[in-house]
Amino acid sequence: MQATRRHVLDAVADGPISGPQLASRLDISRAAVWKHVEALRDDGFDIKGTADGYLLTGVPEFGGPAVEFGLTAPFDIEYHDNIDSTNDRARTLATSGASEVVVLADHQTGGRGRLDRAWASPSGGVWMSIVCRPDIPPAHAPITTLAAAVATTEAVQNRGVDAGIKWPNDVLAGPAERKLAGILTEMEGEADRVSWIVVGIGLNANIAADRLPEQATSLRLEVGDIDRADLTRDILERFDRFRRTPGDVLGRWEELSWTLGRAVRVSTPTGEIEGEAVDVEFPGTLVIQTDDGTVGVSAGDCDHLRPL
Ligand code: BT5
Repeated sequence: MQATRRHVLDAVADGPISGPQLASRLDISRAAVWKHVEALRDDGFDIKGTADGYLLTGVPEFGGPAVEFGLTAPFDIEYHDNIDSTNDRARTLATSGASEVVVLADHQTGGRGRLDRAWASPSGGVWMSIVCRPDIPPAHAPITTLAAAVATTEAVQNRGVDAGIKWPNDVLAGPAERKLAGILTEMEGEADRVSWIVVGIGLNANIAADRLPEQATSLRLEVGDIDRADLTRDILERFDRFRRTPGDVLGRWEELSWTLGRAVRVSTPTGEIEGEAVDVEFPGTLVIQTDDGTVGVSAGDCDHLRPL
């Protein structure tokens, strides 16, 4: 949201404030104040004209302005009711130089998982892709994905969900350990430096069971419908904090992990590894104790076998 419009919104949220007061506070004309108020109304904000001035009485349920209102992390939100894939759009923005932008959608028609698997993205979810340019070598990029998994897990736990992380970055929920969220990170870089990273987070929010694959769950199923704008802000603010303090990510990931200490089978491009998941090491390598010794795995699909 444009800076002046954001100031107008903040002021009417603390209102009532009259048009002339707003104009002088923001050093703009009264006509410009009126234009910003009208534009905010078009975005779904309920702004009443009372005898004492403008007053915010309602905010839109979801969308770009709804998320940006009160967001303390430095992201612009590009919202779509419908899009093929937020990651595809974010990649296009990233290759044309954008940064600190989040592409957010209510519904995706071509949502993607890892290895080009399909990702069900009906209306009611939180489907978003964060474009950023961290000053790190490409080999360290997995820590950014872990940060997103930690941020997402904390945010849903905060809303009463029994949630944990399955390595590398699935958020599971409930006693049946169903998949609530998945993360798809894509990047471009040179040998020593990342050029851009797109962190795609797909979170099943206010979605009924019959719109999701069998092994999936949603916030609606776990705790009931939630305020998606508030949740999106919460995830972005947590992600923003963790990317600034990457040293905190692994420890928090370990605390939230449902993989460590479990018997696992990990399918990697070079074969299957079975054993006990004993540790996770920077930037996200899973350490597995097998019958033949310890193995570190940096990528793959993990199945939790019986609890140890
Ligand atoms: C992932 O892949 O878990 C990453 C998913 C990332 C989706 C987000 S949404 C916003 C952004 N834009 C995109 O286009 N993508 C990202 P993976 O670990 O490969 O898991 C994929 C598997 O999860 C599928 O093969 C299904 O078995 C299952 N699945 C599909 N849709 C699901 C859903 N909505 N909830 C839970 N599981 C699902």
